[in-house]
Amino acid sequence: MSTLHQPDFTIEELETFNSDGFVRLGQVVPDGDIGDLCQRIDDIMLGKIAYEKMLMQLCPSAGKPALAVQSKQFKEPSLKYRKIQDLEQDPLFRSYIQNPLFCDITRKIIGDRIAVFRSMFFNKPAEQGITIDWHQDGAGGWGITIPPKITIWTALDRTRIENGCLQIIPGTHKDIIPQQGDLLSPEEIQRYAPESKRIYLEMEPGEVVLLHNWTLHKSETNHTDAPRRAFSVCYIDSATKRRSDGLGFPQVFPAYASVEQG
Ligand SMILES: O=C(O)CCC(=O)C(=O)O
Repeated sequence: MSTLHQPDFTIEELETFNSDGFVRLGQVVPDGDIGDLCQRIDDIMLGKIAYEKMLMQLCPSAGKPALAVQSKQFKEPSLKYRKIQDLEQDPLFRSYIQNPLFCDITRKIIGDRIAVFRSMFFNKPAEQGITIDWHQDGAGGWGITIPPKITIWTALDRTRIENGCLQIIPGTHKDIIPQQGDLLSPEEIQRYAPESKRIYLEMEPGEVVLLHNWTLHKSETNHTDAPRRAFSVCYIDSATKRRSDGLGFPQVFPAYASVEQG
């Protein structure tokens, strides 16, 4: 096991976040805790643990288009899910989301009262997955009242170029690039994400990267015989509301409160 990050987010790390739009934080919890999260997400995918309102989507590459739609419904027992959201409902994932280091990071960048816009499992099943093209998370506004700033992305498995590791372009977090939505056009990709500027974030299981939401990122498909699983959490100011209905988001700091409670 590598040395774990201390619960404090340092001034140097904050400066790196501000200048580069990302910080590699290393490992935050012991290997065993990551193993427990992997087991838990597999149990959720297989339906051994069930939640009523979790957004789920089978990977389009699994070849079952009817189940590859995002909806708050279990699809079928399968390890070929692409996305499972609303994981703050699960006590094990919630405890990880509420890690003291993440509390310190969000306090220093956003403030004391923090919610999650989404807490999301991202999977590229073995020999499968889809390409997620260059984008800025929330550049198109996401229909919320305060622009999101922070995503904390944890590799649950070893990530390498061949299994679709995260790719980023440092320093692209200062402005919104796409004319519309989150995705870049082919011309914008040529201009802002040339190969020479790309960093391939190859990571070990349990390794964490802090991303500014607008840092350009993408990932390719998985060409190995093992899944590439990751957990991505977007932390927001808990005063943030959805423009469509004025509802808030599940609060995680200083204490958990679901939308219903809160
Ligand atoms: O996990 C991935 O491959 C992509 C993650 C991503 O796009 C995100 O966290 O917004």
